[in-house]
Amino acid sequence: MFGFRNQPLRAVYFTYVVVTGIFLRLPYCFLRASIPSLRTRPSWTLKREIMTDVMRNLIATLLMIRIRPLRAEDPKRFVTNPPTEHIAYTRYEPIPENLILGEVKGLGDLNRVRPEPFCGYWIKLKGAAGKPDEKAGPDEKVLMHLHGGGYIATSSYPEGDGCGNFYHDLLSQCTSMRRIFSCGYRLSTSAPFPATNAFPAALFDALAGYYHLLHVAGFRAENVSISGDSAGGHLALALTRYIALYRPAGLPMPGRLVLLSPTVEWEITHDGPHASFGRNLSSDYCTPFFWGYVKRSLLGNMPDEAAATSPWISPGSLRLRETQGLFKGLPKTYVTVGDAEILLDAYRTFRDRLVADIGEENVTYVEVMDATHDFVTQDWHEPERTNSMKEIVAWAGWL
Ligand SMILES: *[C@@H]1O[C@H](CO)[C@@H](O)[C@H](O)[C@H]1NC(C)=O
Ligand SMILES: *[C@@H]1O[C@H](CO)[C@@H](O)[C@H](O)[C@H]1NC(C)=O
Ligand SMILES: CC(=O)N[C@H]1CO[C@H](CO)[C@@H](O)[C@@H]1O
Repeated sequence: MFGFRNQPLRAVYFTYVVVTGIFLRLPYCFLRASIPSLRTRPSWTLKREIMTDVMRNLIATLLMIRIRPLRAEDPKRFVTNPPTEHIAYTRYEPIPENLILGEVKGLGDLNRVRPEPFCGYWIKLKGAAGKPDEKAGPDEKVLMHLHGGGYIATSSYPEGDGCGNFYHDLLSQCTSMRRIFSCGYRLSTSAPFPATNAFPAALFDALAGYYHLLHVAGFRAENVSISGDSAGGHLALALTRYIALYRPAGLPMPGRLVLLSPTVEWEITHDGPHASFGRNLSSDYCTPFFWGYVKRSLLGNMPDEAAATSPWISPGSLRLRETQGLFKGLPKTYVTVGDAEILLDAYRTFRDRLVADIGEENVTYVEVMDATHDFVTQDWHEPERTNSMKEIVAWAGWL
């Protein structure tokens, strides 16, 4: 991993990937996809074939050269003055120390991570009235979203590689919700780089963002929905589990939870010849996230086996010691995943546990046919992306 991180190797490798990509991979992918019987999935379009391949290679290449904290996730370089009026920067204070409790407090000590100030961004619909960061109106509803990126990449800043189009397209479907809070959190690193921000650093930041939403922006918990895609879904789940378990003072449970392809295991425990990890390998792009770097970065000083045995790291793992009551107390939850994902088996295990704990009536679990990882935030995954957004908006009562 990161074998080509230093110059001049990095430039040579990068050139190699670009040149072979343009002259070999793309033409091959194009040719294969133009013969319907050779497509990854018969229903897939040429564009989807190519995008899945491009995404997989992009992530793999970044893991060979170097992933640097992006502008908005690097405290020294936060975008404090977004150039557009529908986005507002917000710095939030660290979570009060007395709200850090139980096992999570112990893991924070083990990994030497402390609550720190961090930042997020308010987004309102382009052209809509009001400032994106004004105080909550009476009974106003809001969505707090946690971005994906394997805890090592991408950003809460809704431009560039952030979730900007997702936020905009979601808001444009809503009539009773006017803005979204994109909550930032620290990204993790590990060898060959200095190890930083292992679990629960991101959880501390997500808690701080939620605290800010309630106590500074003035929203009522019942009016807040929390969502996350991919690693952000994992974080949204950890956040609500934390609140359910420890009931920290001043942090009541949010009204709803929305999980978009949430990474429910960072160690593949659903393996074997018929597992989705093997069967859906060619129709998913996030395999490089399972090469070990993300897991190591999240674990910090925790033992390697914790990736399979800790419900904080892998709540969908088959190797947890206790599986009952993990999700007791969670709010009404909407989970959507693609049936072409490598994590499909783990999602199903997670769904069964969730239903056992909070009841069928509180869980909406949707497997979208032929959809790949995190399709709801990927512009190129239509029409599934828009259809899912519409369903979520109706389910959450934002119509
Ligand atoms: C916000 O929460 C309050 C208290 O649960 C509820 O009465 C109100 O209807 C909610 N607001 C909206 C817009 O649903
Ligand atoms: C669904 O959630 C509500 C509110 O948390 C709870 O009162 C109810 O018991 C749950 N249903 C089941 C079947 O557990
Ligand atoms: C679309 C598709 O073939 N998805 C498969 C992904 O893997 C699971 C588990 O093996 C299968 O049940 C799905 O059919």
